[in-house]
Amino acid sequence: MKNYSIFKSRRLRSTPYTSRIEKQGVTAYTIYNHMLLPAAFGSIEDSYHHLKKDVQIWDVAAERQVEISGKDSAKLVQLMTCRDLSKSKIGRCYYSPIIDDSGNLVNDPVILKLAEDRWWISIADSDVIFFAKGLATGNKFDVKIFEPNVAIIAIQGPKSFSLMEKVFGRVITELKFFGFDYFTFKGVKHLIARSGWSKQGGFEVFVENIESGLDLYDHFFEIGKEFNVKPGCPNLIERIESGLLSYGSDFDNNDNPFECGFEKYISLDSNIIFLGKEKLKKIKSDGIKRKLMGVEIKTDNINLTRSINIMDNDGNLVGDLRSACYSPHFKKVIGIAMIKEPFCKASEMGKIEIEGKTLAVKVCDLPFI
Ligand code: THG
Repeated sequence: MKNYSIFKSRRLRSTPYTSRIEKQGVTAYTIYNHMLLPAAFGSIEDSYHHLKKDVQIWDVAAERQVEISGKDSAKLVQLMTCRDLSKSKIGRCYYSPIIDDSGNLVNDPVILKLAEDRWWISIADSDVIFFAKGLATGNKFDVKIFEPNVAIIAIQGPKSFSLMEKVFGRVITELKFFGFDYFTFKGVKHLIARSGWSKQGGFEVFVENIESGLDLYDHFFEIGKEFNVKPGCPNLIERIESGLLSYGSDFDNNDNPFECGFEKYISLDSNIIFLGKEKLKKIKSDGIKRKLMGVEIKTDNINLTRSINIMDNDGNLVGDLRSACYSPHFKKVIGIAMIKEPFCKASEMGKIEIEGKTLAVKVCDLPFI
């Protein structure tokens, strides 16, 4: 497959770390929230093995924050998500699907509660800020909504705990999963969460003081040699194996949260008010007609650049394949697909046509085990 370079411009925003990752050998970018997001440092499979063994530093500044503050901020944030935030606590992160008035997904951010009247919505790749501003205007909410200058550095991998302890001291290892707090680096406080888009363990530093953040970025590499620290980025193979879904790839605004397996983040029985609640109640009582499932594909490697229809032998549409990779762990090509009834169960068979070849596809459960 021929690859093409990206023509950089103001519209495809660079991050504070771009010049650093380019010196360190970034080889591919994707665009996420109109910003450069590194997609490879050489071989994705080599990076995958390194991520599962050591520790990586990721420029994930493209995970932008939408800050919502003010008297009605809690009301607005709750209006946007089907997850019940009525008992949410300051200092915690909440993975929260954002839903529109037809019950479909708008985004799947991590929401940070900074104060009773101040929130960060740490967004996936869609323009949540305009959605929030539209709702605030329409409802005459007393809120302030803007994109703060926050540029996240993720520290991911099993040795992230040792590396972070070396920089911030023992206290940082006591941070609970999806908790956040403030920790000091050379006199500057940084908000750090135990989170990140891998299942190898790790942290995210929500850098607001960019000068100190750049110093911290360099510091990780200066003192991290004993942990074999390397630059990295969200890894396609690791995230598919781990079942971490990607808005825009695995699901989008044509899909609802039941179809995407988000049941545990949907609250229909409490008295919270959110957009699309009645629609979700109806979808639940009618039952869904398709669902995101895992698939195994009979081939040695795959390179998906768009979704591909999965058909059965009688020419019926089984579903569409949305992400796929060769998995070194399962030693086969695996993928994530939206599968229609009545094919929505493990061991149903289908086939895809890709690059002139016909490949057998077997449906399996998510997460892969
Ligand atoms: N970190 C931050 N912002 C983000 C992401 C991130 N914004 C974009 C994107 N990633 C949002 N999507 C996800 C998807 C999954 C998770 C986090 C963000 C995740 N899920 C855990 C899981 O599935 O096990 C835990 C979810 C839970 O609370 O139960 O971590 O990575 N800042």
